[in-house]
Amino acid sequence: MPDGLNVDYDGLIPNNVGLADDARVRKALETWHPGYIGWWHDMGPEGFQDALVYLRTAVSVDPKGWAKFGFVKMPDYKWGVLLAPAVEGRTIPFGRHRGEAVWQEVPGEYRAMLRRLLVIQGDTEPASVEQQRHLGATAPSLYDLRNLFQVNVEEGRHLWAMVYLLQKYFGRDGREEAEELLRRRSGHADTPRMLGAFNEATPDWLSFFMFTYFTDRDGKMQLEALAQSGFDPLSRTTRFMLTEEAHHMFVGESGVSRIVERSCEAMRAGGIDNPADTVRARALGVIDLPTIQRKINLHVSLTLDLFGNEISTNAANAFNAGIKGRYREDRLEDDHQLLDSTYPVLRCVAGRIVEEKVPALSALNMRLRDDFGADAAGGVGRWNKVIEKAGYAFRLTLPHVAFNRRIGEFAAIHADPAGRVLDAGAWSARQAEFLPSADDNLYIAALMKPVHGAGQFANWIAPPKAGVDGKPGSFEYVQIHA
Ligand code: BYC
Repeated sequence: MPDGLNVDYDGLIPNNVGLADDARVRKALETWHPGYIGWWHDMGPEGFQDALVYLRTAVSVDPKGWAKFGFVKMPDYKWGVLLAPAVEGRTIPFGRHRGEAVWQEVPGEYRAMLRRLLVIQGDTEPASVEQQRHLGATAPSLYDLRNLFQVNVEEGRHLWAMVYLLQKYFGRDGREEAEELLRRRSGHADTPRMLGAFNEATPDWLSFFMFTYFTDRDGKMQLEALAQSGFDPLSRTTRFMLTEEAHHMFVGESGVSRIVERSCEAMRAGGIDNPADTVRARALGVIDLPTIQRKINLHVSLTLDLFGNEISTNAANAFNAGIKGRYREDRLEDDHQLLDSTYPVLRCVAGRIVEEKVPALSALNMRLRDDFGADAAGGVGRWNKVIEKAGYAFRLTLPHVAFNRRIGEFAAIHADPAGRVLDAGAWSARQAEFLPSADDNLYIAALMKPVHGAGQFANWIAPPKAGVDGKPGSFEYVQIHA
């Protein structure tokens, strides 16, 4: 029997939510299950479905030891429903209900708002699997191939997490939404995924690492905000999702770092003094630093769009309602209601970028976006350390928030990555300086050749510092012809 920490593995769906005693929800999830498996076969990783992959599976929600590693065929992965342990006596941490006992059921007046947030969150999870489905064909090593599949199966589990909440708390509407989550497709002209960045292609491994570093970090920020929720099942679900999410960002950060390391190492060995010498770096078969910067510019700008509009009544309403808080709300020291406070926001006024103080409640999306920027800067600093150690003066940077935006204030203007406003002519003339060009993409695509020998790595990426689960460098993480 589940004890809240350990997971019940007896039924079709591993869980610590007592599904064995909840016939209605169990039936709804079991009815949804074949459609999910069908989706995984159609839209999950292409090829490799019969390969044995060294994956971690959540077997407990005890922070001291929640996962076990072992070889699994991906379609047999145990996608379960796992909630972090309940916190006894928890009260709503913010908004107009602050201090009241948390809700175990959906409050009627906030039903539509909650459902929308769950659906948006749920939609991103299968979308990312769809975006990454072709990458297996070009993995630079078995280690990286395994990491890709780990990320994919866990995003699949995160879809289960949202579908459980929809089916348990939203009745027929929830079941319909759960079906729709399997119907939409990333990048599809008629039935696209809900948010922009999740309809973009992830054509190569540098894009994958950028996506897992930056876009998964939006996931982290949004999940942190939802983990504060007064709707306790959402808080507990997202808290456990965050445990898994950390690895996804590690894959991104270490992936980019290994590319930077290899590029610097090859340039040094090749006698290249100018780290921006794209032609000579490419002659060595590595990715030049200016191209890495352009990829950063692209992925950061796409990710910033995910935070929504600068001024948002949706965000203010969700906060007032006690449904979606701020990043680490429980560690902030203020009234947690934001009745009289203001927050500085960059806005676009008459084509210029200006800072304005606005009511803090209306600026919650921006506050989360600023927290994201601070969090994302850490890894960029560590990438720069690798470049510095190689003796090069080149530095990677995060682009300005006004750069290349499609949502919010800056969608109306053009700005360069330093935040200088450009007219349309200057923008189109200089776009290839800022964003990956067709040439950049062709060059990267040409590097993407699979490396399937145990312990071997493509020339453009350094091996990792350590193996997964303490395994040695020669470990065969994916047994392709099992
Ligand atoms: N694209 O008041 P606003 C992850 C819409 S990633 C399209 O600013 P709000 C993951 C908006 O819906 C995290 N439409 O909106 C990462 C609204 O429409 P309605 C996913 C957009 O609600 C990697 C209208 O514009 N989770 O987990 O304050 C791999 C007005 O906008 C967009 C969440 O996002 C856009 N980018 O902010 C796997 C958490 N932006 O309702 C997974 C849940 C805005 O007026 N979502 N619009 O018709 C939210 O908290 C919010 O809905 C948003 C938008 C932050 C997305």
